[in-house]
Amino acid sequence: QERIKPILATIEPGVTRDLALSPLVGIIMGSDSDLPVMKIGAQILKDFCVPFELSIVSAHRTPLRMVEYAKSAHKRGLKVIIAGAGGAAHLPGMVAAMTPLPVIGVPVRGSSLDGVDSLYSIVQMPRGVPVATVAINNSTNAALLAIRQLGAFIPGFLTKMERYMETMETEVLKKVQRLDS
Ligand code: RP5
Repeated sequence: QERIKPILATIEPGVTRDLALSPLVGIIMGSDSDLPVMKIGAQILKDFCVPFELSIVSAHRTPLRMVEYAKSAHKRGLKVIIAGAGGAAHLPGMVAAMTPLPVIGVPVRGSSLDGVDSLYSIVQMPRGVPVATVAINNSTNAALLAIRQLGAFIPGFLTKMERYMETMETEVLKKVQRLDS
């Protein structure tokens, strides 16, 4: 990631300049204890110049705040919500039940069950209420998926994604070359 970052910064930096004041992605998490995991995805959004907001919204401790957040999200201009939670991780599913926006769930690894509890809580949604679930603690993929979704209507993000993928491939091929030589 460290090597990919400066490359992205040089690509079409103006693409989202006009949108800078209006977040397109909302990152929410159940607790500040989720922040070390979720801030990695936030950094990816920064690297791609995606305007985003980040906050704590707990399904269990602040249920009314969760309702308000989910119901108002699309009216405030958000296009995608990334929701991270651990343990009885109800936040992504409950938010998906109250917003027409795509919701990406990040299962956060807790202390007791290694994140499998969070994964199952998030991935086993009933038909009709989708949550796109990424791997345990993988907020990187949540951010990359959100950027791909934005790319459907902001082509500049697709261009950036193509460069990101090319850079990733080049890095691996360099390693192959080093191993083979
Ligand atoms: C969940 O409970 C949060 O998403 C967090 O992963 C977990 C534990 O929260 P804390 O007790 O650390 O605040 O709601």
